[in-house]
Amino acid sequence: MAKRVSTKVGGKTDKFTFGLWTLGNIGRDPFGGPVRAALSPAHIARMIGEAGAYGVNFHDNDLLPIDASPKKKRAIIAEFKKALSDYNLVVPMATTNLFSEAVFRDGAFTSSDARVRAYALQKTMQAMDLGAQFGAKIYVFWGGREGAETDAAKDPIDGIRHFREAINFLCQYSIENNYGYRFALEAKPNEPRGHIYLATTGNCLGFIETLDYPEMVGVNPEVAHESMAGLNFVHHVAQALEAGKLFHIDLNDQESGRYDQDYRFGAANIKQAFFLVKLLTDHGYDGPLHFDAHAYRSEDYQGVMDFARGCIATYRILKEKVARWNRDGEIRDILAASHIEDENLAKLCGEFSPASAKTLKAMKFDRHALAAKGLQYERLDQLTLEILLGKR
Ligand code: GCO
Ligand code: MN
Ligand code: MN
Repeated sequence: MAKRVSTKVGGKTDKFTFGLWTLGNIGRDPFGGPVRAALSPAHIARMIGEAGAYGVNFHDNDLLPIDASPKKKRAIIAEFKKALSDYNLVVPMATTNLFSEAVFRDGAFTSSDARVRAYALQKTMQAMDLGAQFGAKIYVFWGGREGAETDAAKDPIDGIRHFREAINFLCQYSIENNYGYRFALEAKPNEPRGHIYLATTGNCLGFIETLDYPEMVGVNPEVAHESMAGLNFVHHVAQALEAGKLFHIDLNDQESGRYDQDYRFGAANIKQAFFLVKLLTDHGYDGPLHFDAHAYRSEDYQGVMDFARGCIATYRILKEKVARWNRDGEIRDILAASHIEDENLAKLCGEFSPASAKTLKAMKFDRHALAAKGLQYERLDQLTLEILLGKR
């Protein structure tokens, strides 16, 4: 491995995290094999610590190979724990690999085969035990294989029903064991399946309300996933935040209409990244900021460290830009001019009563006068760009 650069990137005020599978990504793609040698979990954790992160997350099999002997497992865990304590790293989130093994080729919780569904539950309970051993309190469910290429294969209503049964079962398992997990559902429209169920964060939010323990379950939106579908990621995160359901977030970047790129945070759409950081900052999100991304396939491990430091640095720079934007006098004036409130109208429209409806219906509105003045959003957007470009 190339020599590591040892300068830490600042303190640990923001909860920046990486997965073992992110810095440890060996650069395989559908057309080519690995370009980097596989590293041990302890080694990857040390790199994550060197990058200045707060924590490290894992799938069960990132840490423990699926067929490892109990003795081997104990050795890996001991070595990994040592690396965590050397770098003062925590494990805020854990998850299950329900996608790599061939047994999950047609779904895990939503497989049409009851035996596969049962195995997926068993594997997840074991992975929850493992995460709890490291103090994880957030448990992510990314249903990468839960979906279909052809709807001839199964009724999508069964898919939803089976997914619900699994989450209900596992909520109860967490409660029975006093694990204190909060579950975070991660939506994705496609890849690796042609179509994945619960394709967007909005789908997940609707689904959560149908569960037995809706208060235990929130979402883990990922920049790349809504972007793949050409949607506005910031708006999806906003809906989750407003509903009190943003339990975790996966930061990376993605060009719309492309394969699942998982780029370094901010690499593709810096303006969207800015508005995302603004949303999270303005609304006081204080959960983990998890970079679910990997380095370009062109990189060796030196480049992987550049990638990791880049993710953190970009987030921090954007946070400074947010503070600058929020205190900019001209920006504030433009916003004040378009945000017009009125006490009487607030009373009238805030809560329905037959009297307020009657008053409202009798009011005269001059729609032409209301539309007469331009809103200066051209100037506002340009000012935003000038802040981002360092000219303001
Ligand atoms: C992807 C997903 C995954 C999940 C991870 C944790 O597109 O591959 O984002 O990286 O986030 O499996 O659940
Ligand atoms: Mn992803
Ligand atoms: Mn993800």
